[in-house]
Amino acid sequence: MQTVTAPTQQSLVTGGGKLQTLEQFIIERQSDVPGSTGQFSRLLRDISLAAKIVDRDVRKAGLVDIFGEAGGENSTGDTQKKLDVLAHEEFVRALRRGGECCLIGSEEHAEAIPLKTNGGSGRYIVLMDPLDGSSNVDVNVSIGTIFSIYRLPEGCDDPATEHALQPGRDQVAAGYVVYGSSTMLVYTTGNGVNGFTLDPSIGEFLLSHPDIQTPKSGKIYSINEGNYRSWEDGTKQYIKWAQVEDKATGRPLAARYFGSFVADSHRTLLTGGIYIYPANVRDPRGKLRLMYEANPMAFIVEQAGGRASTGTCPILDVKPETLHQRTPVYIGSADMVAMAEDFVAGRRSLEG
Ligand code: FDP
Repeated sequence: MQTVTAPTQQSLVTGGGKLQTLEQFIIERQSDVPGSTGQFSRLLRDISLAAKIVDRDVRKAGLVDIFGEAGGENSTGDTQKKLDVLAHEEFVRALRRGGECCLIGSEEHAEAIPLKTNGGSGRYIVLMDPLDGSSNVDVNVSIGTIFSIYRLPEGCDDPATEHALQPGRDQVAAGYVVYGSSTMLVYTTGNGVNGFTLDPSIGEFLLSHPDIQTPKSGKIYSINEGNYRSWEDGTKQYIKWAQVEDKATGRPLAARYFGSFVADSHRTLLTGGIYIYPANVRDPRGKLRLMYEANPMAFIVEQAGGRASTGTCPILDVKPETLHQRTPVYIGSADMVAMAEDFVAGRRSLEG
């Protein structure tokens, strides 16, 4: 029988290299930018602190009374779970206390929330889905937090919802936290994508996935196929095409769908593939929210060499109209998303 050597504690996370905490990494990157004041680094530190608190709550969820519904609806009419509300409050508290953020837009709040920061110096806007995939909370499937960061426009001293309505291309940074078999924080500032795994024994995020690159193509499609009949024709044809057997193009593709955008996107980012939440008859603009789901994920995926589209144009080019607007999403490996766009545009069909 073959003997397998157990990996050392260090090699589990770093491949044997030097351990680097998220905080060390952020400080190192800050010194690459001449004249930076440290505000942005402190903002990321505040976000990672809130993520650790939410992680703690998620891990305890079966033991204390935080499973189940909170008894209300959020800004877009979804039933709020207790953990949705808790995560929203933890992020708002951490950002308020930190003082670097002047405005928060959250899935759980109809209007953006202006913050009276320490001395009023905070110039960053944070848009977030504090707990994405909450219909999975009670059944122990991975969930997440998504965030998107913008600058308050120059000359504006009275931050309000309209200042948050900036196109995805103007994001200063974006990231997500996935609370899964381990907890990971993945983020970009427009200079590549890096992933950090929470080591619960020391309470630190450690660099575990430096410079993430999405494969140009993959073997998985991810979509809620129960909605098939309500999609428009191009998406129907793309999925049928993905199911056809063809050795040369690696088909049929496999289907995987958690129903948790962060978890499905995380898998797609690391292993390649395509995630789709298309427009449908019930929701002509799809289901996912542009400002705090699609835009941050699109920024990350593009930075990792992938592609993110509404089916007809890059997500990052969509002009925002409202904080909670929805958009169709086709995201993942560049070649696969380009192919899906061809189907949506009618440039390709099942026949050829
Ligand atoms: P949820 O409603 O559980 O919060 O945008 C929210 C989201 O989950 C995504 O995380 C997920 O991918 C999608 O909705 C699931 O929607 P369907 O149940 O319609 O597939």
